[in-house]
Amino acid sequence: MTRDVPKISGRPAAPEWGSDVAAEMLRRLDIPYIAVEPGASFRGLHDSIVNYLGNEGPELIICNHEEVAVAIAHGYAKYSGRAMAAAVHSTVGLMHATVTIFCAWCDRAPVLILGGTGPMDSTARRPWIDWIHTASQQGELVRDFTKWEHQPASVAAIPEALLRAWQVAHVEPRGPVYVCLDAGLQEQRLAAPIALPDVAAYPHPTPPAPDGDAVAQAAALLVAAEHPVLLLGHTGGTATGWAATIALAEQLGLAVVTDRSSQAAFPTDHPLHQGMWRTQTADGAAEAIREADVILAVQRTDLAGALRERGDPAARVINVTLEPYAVRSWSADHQELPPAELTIASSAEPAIRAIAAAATDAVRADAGVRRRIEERTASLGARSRERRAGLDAANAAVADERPIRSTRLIAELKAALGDRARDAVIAQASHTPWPTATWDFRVPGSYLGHDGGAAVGSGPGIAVGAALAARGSGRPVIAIIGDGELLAAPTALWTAAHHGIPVLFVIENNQSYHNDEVHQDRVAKARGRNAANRWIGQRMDRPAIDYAGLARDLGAVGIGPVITPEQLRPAFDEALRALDEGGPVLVDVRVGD
Ligand SMILES: Cc1ncc(C[n+]2csc(CCOP(=O)(O)OP(=O)(O)O)c2C)c(N)n1
Ligand SMILES: [Mg+2]
Repeated sequence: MTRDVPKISGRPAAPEWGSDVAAEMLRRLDIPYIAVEPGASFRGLHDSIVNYLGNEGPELIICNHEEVAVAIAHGYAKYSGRAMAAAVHSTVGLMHATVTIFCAWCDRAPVLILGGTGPMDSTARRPWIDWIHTASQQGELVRDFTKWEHQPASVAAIPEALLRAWQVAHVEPRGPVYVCLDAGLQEQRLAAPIALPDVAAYPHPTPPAPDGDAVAQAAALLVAAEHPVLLLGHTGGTATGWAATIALAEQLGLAVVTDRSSQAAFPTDHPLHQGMWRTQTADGAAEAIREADVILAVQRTDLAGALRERGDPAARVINVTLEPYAVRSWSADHQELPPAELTIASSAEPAIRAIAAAATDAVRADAGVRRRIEERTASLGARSRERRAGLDAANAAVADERPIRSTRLIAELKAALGDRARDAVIAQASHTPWPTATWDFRVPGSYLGHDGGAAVGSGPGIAVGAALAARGSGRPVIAIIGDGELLAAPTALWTAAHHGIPVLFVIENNQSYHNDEVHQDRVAKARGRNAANRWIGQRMDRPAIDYAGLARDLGAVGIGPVITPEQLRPAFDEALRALDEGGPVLVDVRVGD
């Protein structure tokens, strides 16, 4: 499916133009890809990537909407923890990109967004077009939901701007950054060589580590607790952090609650895992939170929301968070201010390790504490087994229902994957009440969380970006998304086809913006009006949309519509065979409400 890219010959040995300097910096920063919807405001940079760099390190990833380009970079960061670049055209491309920049911001994901404007020297502008595509403070448009935005005023200032942007994006709390390159500077011929920095001389700062006294207090509170709960959020998803979190939970017999908005942070099949917030196992999560006398929250973005589950403020809360450093005025994505006895400013992993180390002696010294931990561990294990058995029975009871239930869909997909299910990457499952009892997240990276901004249309790009980052790892990357979500940005499929990116889209096709149908239902009922009209302005069934056909037209493999539960397994078997060919695959599954 991929096009053979011609070898670019006759490349210059050193930067000759302003944009060559920017391209050279992208290479020095080891940025593998730059997702673009092209535009004249960065035609200089585009030329530098192709004819100066030879379209590698970074390689252009062609997109058909800026929303997709930025979402691809967001998905890449979700899987790899590292930024890639996206370039968006002048005022208009940046406007298209705003929604997914906002998503990356809310998700605290590093993304390097490049743009163009001008020429700022108005005498150099082409009539009309360059004027409507020039803004005096272009980055202002996204200033409120980027960590930093900047427009260097000379070619010589470009390297530092890109170095800083790169660093700022990766320093916790992470986020998107925007660097706007004046078209006039990009197209300026260099009069003399520009000194380029050694990137190694600008390391990222070490992650923020916790205060020792606060750690000692936190450990003491947890050791003395009867019902301590570990509430996990955006912990980073690294293998070392994963192991450290398991070690802390086991050491202290903590009830663990994970979060559907965040990437996998703890094995959901671990006996201490009590539930994933806002999924099928949310009941166990809520019960644990209600029962807790001490709560250790780690990078939980919506801690106050979770605490509302209690109805009383009695639990003693230790909040390990960097969120106070991400608070901005324009959007309320900072969430409600959570109450806490201790707020510890730290990256997740150093705090988890420090608290475990600080608790070691107290646990070792006290046989009573050890007994309490053992008993609690046993009873939490029994409780999670019981809850899972109940959920299994509930899922089995509806397994044969028509229209197809999400839980059956997920069970059949897992069965089709067999041994590969464990390492699969669920890149998006935003509208699905994920049945963790059916499909556990057992390894780091097995679930990547939400899009951050809850914006319809971000999912396809995020999934393709995650698949780009995971390409070659052998891990199947899967997105289970709504029909409305796919329709907002279906061209991500073509980008995946063009670049040979294997990704499986399973469309939960209820032929509706169902989430909003439910809202209309509620409002009509609350007002004593006719709720039967809830479908108007919501349903997408006349005419029905052929998603498999749409996928095929965009160069992907399209399968479906799958109507009955029995058709699921053969459809997924076929899809997984096609996925191994190395491109995008879509399975259209008709589901009910
Ligand atoms: C950009 C944007 N526009 C509108 C919405 C409101 N919205 C939330 S969920 C939803 C329905 C999405 O439809 P679909 O993906 O088919 O999922 P379903 O609710 O049918 O399961 C909409 C329109 C949104 N979140 N973001
Ligand atoms: Mg839908």
